[in-house]
Amino acid sequence: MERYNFKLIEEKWQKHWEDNKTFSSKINKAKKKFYCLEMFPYPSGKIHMGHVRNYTIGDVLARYKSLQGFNVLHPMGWDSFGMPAENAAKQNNLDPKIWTENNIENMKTQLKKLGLSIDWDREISTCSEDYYKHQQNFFLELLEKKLVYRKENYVNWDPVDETVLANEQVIDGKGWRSGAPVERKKLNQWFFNISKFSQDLLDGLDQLEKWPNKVKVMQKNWIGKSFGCEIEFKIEGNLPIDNIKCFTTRPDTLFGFSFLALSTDHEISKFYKDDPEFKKFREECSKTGTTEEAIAVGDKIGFKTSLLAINPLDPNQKVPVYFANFVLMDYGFGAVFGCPAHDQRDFDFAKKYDLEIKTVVKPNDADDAFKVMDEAYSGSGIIINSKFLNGLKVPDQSVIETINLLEQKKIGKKKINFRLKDWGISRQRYWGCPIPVAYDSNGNVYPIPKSMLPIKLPSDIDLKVKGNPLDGQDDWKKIVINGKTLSRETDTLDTFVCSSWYYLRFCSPTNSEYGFTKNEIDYWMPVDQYIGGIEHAILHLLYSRFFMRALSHENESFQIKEPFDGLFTQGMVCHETYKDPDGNWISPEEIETINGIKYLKKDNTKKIKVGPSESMSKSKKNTIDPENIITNYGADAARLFILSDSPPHKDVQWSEDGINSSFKFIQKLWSLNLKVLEKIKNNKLNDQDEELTKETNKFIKKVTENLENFSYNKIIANMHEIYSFWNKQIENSYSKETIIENFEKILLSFMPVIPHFSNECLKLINSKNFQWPIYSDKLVQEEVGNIVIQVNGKKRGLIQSEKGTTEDEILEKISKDEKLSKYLYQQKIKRKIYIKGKLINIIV
Ligand code: ANZ
Repeated sequence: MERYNFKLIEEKWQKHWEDNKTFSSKINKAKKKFYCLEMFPYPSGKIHMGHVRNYTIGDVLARYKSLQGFNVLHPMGWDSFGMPAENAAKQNNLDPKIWTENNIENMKTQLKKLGLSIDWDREISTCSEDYYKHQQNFFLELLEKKLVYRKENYVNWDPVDETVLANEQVIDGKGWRSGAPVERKKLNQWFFNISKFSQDLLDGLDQLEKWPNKVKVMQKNWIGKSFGCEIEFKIEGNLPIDNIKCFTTRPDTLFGFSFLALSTDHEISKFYKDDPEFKKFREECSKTGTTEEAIAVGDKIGFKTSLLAINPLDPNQKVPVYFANFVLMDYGFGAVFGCPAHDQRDFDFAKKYDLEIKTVVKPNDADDAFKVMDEAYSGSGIIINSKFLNGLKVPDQSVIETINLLEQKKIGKKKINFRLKDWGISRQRYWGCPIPVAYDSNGNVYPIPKSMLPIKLPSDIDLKVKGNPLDGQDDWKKIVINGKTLSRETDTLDTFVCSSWYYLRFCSPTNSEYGFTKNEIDYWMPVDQYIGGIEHAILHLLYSRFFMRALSHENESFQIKEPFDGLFTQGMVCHETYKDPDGNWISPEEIETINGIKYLKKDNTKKIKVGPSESMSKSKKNTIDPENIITNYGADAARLFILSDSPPHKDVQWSEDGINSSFKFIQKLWSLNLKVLEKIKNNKLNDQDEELTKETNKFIKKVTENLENFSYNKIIANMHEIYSFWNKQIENSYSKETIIENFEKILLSFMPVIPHFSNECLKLINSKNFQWPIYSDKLVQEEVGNIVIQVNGKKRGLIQSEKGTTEDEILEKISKDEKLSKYLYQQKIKRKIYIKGKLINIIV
């Protein structure tokens, strides 16, 4: 039999789609729109399996929606600024632009081979001037609205590479690349005022009904709203300071107060700036990373000042004031009152400096002699050892009542704090979007007039210099604005800025005047379904939500606050891991399997150790190259397999067997198709029965439901079922019309998953239909199934019966069945156990 030549057929359809601009999208107000978007890729050079999965899931949806009659927007672009380009260019003496553009070309070819229904006319790339020009314009708009500002801020500074490091790039206090001890350095940086929208970003989450709950919880925690109060502590000592403010969520533990701790950047530090001991201490502190996790697990160290803080509820209690490494400057007031018994950091600190640990909360079931011993107690309970606060229930009653009391006495004030910090957007890098401002010799800021945009990156520059390569570009830096000679900003924007609004650009990719066109975003936005990895659950999604609020701020004509109506986060693609006897990672391609045992290819005597399946990564060498898969098995098989193994939100296990059997399944579908074509030729006039139509309708119903619920793996199971059914049933006698009508439905329903195959087969039956098949309710309702008949627990036979059959109806059928009725002849039925529609066990 003629084999399915996937190479020829896939190529043919991909060319057909391209030539006919099949997926080009235009505004059509008569139709309901559907904006389907997958997170756009970084052009690293080659697509990986994660891309294959992400874009296949999106493509299934986009194709389904267009079959349903929606006007679909399904675009693709490139998140093309960022460090890898700069590093690769440095290594290979290349221009990052050329490196990036080559990668884009290559990856675009690969994506096309997957058969994605993408409107390539809308392709965008964030490193192109046509894109970042508008981003610079937005920056200036936000600057006018005072949503962008500049401030001095501490950064992780790598003194060898002369560059700022992100928190993740600081490993054990050292730069990830240079290995040099990281310093804390104050730098002038640009910030987006995201914290202005903390409450609004939090409130907005409630309306995002089509977002996974876990993502909303992650965002909520990141925004981190805390309810508490600020308290003013009177200070005694030899410095001109009267009081210090602290933020606390636990004012009810004030009687457990045993020290007050300040951030090393607290304003009081100015009195110690020349103290050599303090300087040493500060240096020591800068070795702990700046992340909260690093602080939580790190050693707690302090520097004792000459000051004493007075407990506002008990003037007789005076405690020492320290600088401590676990107090953050940019949270609350950069000052904490320490209550070691009920806060673990304070407990660690008190142990180290031998400070009092006074228990003021006991668990509900403990007696009044309860004492905190080995670790802080932060659970609920009852206040003790606290004079007039004694007996209050912790935390609900005790916190509120203490705040009320402090407010009455005018020592404290209710306060809500957010963890969310303003977004630092300055990067000391070349390959990014230039920040459109300039400075005079006194450091005053001058926004660059919008008419001068874009501020282009200089080309042909030496990237091998230390620090930011733009710093040394004196010619480029010089700019004349209104007759004044100024110096350009050399920092570029965090690449997260580029991805915070790209979905707007897809609506109006060619507007050269502005980032988007109003009537176009009015029609297409919000994105109906956004699909991407859970690793972007916090920053990218929060920044995008912020960016929309920032554009909407003081802007009547733009009021889109939530960019993504639906969100779906897909799981990872995993693969077994392999090691050789020396413990080196081995890639799947280096392995040969003989009689089910895996060996290294070159030297078959060396047996490899098979490790657990883990998400594909270059470091563990357990990646599979999608390009090879497409070449060897075809895009449809790859799509089929990546969907089949597990639900899209869970991890999928890639395996050779899996892709092989998907490939074989497509071959089987092809031979079914040939049988169908044969049957159509031998035209029969009448149908033998309604089975073919009934089963096909049931199948369509199931597939439709599974598409709606993102249960894409179940669709593949449905496809296998309908194949088996048809493969048998096609031998029976059906009219040409019945066969075509049903087979067309099946092929249309296959279209989202295996589009090349479907298109080819539809063409062979001369179908020009392009519509999601509708099933008949009547036909799917009267579902017939086999009910297992057991007598005393032993299976005795099957009875065919309809879905809603009752127990009595089954007993009647048994009595009429010659074989089954024998088992009950002259028997007394003691009990019946009936599992509706499935099984009946008759105890005699
Ligand atoms: C006294 C106290 C007693 C606290 C106690 C906790 C437990 P959340 O819930 O995350 O908002 N804090 C305040 N400012 C800080 C800063 N700049 N750096 C580090 N820690 C700071 O945390 C609020 C609590 O974190 C505050 O409540 C304060 O410690 C600490 F039994 O005050 B608490």
